[in-house]
Amino acid sequence: MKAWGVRLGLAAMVAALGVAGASASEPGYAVPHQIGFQTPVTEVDRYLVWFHNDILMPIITIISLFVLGLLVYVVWRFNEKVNPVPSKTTHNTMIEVLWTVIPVVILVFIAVPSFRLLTMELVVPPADLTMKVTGSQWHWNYAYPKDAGGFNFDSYMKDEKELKPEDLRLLAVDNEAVVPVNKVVKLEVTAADVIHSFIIQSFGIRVDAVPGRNNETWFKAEREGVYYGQCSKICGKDHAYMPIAFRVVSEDAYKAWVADAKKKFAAADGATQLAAADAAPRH
Ligand SMILES: [Cu+2]
Repeated sequence: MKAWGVRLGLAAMVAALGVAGASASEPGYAVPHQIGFQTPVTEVDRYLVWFHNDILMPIITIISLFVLGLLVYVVWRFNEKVNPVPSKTTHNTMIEVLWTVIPVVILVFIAVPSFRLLTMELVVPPADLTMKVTGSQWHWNYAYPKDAGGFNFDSYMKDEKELKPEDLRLLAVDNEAVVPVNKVVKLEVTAADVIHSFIIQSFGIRVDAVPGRNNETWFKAEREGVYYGQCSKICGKDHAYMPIAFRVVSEDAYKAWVADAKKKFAAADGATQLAAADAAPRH
């Protein structure tokens, strides 16, 4: 019995390691017990994760430990027993200059990569594909331009009963957006009713979808796969049930998909509106 227990324990450990290993190569969503970011698939997200992990976290850790150290020292050194006659000091020019100058230096040091990241995110390179993304209560609509098919479709979360074994609960959708790998995709993001927010963590993008406004963002995915996000602005009762799913495929697979989608969504265009109206109250 005992040997079995040990063997089961080992098997569980190996399985856990296996899962952890798989999650690194299959990064499009958060996995159980994950701490930190999903694996980046764009240059922008790689920079973003580096900025957070290698610049911000060490600074935050050092400052927290330093402040903790000061507190412990003060509690130990200046308590009533050890230090019965307190000092009446109210000013110390040297220390006041230091605690002003040092934080300024730290902030300037952080500002450099921070502005670099902002520039990477906000300066959109020449786009190979421009898509329009519209948030609605409670689904997304993806529109492809004339030269890329000229169709649009709604993307709804799959209900529990529609899920196939490989589908991720609360993330799988009926119609995924499909984009080519290694191409600059520009997204024009807006909303039809209230404010939503479009985010795909592996791409390092997050942009608010505001009615009457066109916000833009971009990504260039370097690996094929399906990458998920969720609406990130509380937009109503089904806010949690309007996931985002982008499938990144090869150029050939993308062309084949466009050819199919053109027929499927053009034929369904009138019907889509009706189906959307029918589907809206289903959650
Ligand atoms: Cu929303």
